[in-house]
Parts: sequence; structure tokens; C-alpha cells
Amino acid sequence: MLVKNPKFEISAVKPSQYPKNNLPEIVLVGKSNVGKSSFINTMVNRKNLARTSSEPGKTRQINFYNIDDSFYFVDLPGYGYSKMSKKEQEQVGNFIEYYLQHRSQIALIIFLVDIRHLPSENDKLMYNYIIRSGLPCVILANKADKIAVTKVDNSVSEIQSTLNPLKDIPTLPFSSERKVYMEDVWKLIENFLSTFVRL
Ligand SMILES: Nc1nc2c(ncn2[C@@H]2O[C@H](COP(=O)(O)OP(=O)(O)O)[C@@H](O)[C@H]2O)c(=O)[nH]1
Ligand SMILES: [Mg+2]
Repeated sequence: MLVKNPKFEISAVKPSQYPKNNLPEIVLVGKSNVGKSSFINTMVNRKNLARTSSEPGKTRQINFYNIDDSFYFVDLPGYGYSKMSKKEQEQVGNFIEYYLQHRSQIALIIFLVDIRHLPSENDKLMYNYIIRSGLPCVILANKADKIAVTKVDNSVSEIQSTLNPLKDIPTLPFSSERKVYMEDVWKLIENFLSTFVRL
């Protein structure tokens, strides 16, 4: 897909601030620092559309990026960041859950994990929550540039076996630094967008 005019639209801190139109939403989910904001920048070929940070746990809002008025990329706050207070973590958790349970235009969840590690307990909890909620999901093993090219397929397969032993959820490698993986992910997104029918 050739993105022409990606725009930051709103940083929502409460549901009344979600966009009012009905465009489908492609939602980035994953722990802090796994590369959610970088994913958006890579896919739309902009350096700083979504704010990235080497300091994890900064995002507490839900950020909506309008992609050519055809869909949104939605950047959720990361989970599992221990420097947030318990109370803050709980508030962010509730905010994420509210969005996931109430937003009928969610077309796809892009669940990001780090290709270098097997999914953590927090990753498993979040992944299972998404699947139990009946939301369409794909898994991306991110930061694939951090391991040897020859190890990528095997790592992706191990991550899939851990989260999705039935192997019915698409699982692909991704990297913001090695753009060869981007085309397949766009194909997947386009597929989900073209078959998306709101319930
Ligand atoms: N090597 C490498 N670094 C990445 C990749 N994606 C993100 N990063 C780095 O990881 C850090 C966190 O990325 P960010 O997108 O802010 O993560 P977020 O908290 O999930 O939004 C930043 O320093 C990024 O430059 C990737 O694919 N490869
Ligand atoms: Mg971010």
C-alpha cells in the first residue's frame, strides 16, 4: 500500500475523545518498548509521525493516526512497565480494556513481541485476553534485525508455538530497520481491511 497522507489525529485520554467517524482501526498492542510507535512510522514511511522513545512507558494515551482517510493506526499504551505505580498501571490497564471491549470498528489487533525472547507471562495474558475477546489478531515478531537472518524463521515459529499452538493466527517477522518484512505485513493488513464488516 502506498500511504500518501498519514496524519496524527488525536491523543485520547478518555473514550469521548475517540474519533467520531467509522473508519476501521488497526491496533498496535504490546509491552512498552517493543516497537509499536516505530512500527507505525515504518509502515507509513515517516520518521516521527508516532513518537518513539528509548525511555519506555511514556505513553498513557491512545493515539489515533489517520491513514489517508481510509483507516486508523491506533497506538495503545504499552503494558507491563514496572516503573509506573500500581495505581497508574491499573488505570492504564482499565483504559486499554475499555477501548478493546467497546470499540466496534477494530478491524485487526497487531500483537507485537520481541523476536529475541519467548513471550513473557504478561504477553501471554494480553494475547489470551485478545483472543478470548474474539478480536481478530496477528502476531508480529519484532526487531528481527537483532538476530541472524538464518534464525528468523525458527524464532517466529517458536513464538507462535508458545502463544498459538493451534497455529491458526498468522505470525510473521517484522523490523523497523530491515524493511523486507513490510510488504507481507501490508498484504495482511489489506486483507483484513477488505474483509472487515462491522458487527
Ligand atoms: N533494532 C530495532 N530497534 C527497534 C525496532 N523497533 C523499535 N526499535 C527501538 O526500540 C525502542 C522502542 O521503540 P518504540 O517504537 O518507542 O516502542 P513502543 O514503546 O512499543 O512504542 C526505540 O529505541 C526504537 O528505536 C526494530 O525493529 N529494530
Ligand atoms: Mg510508543
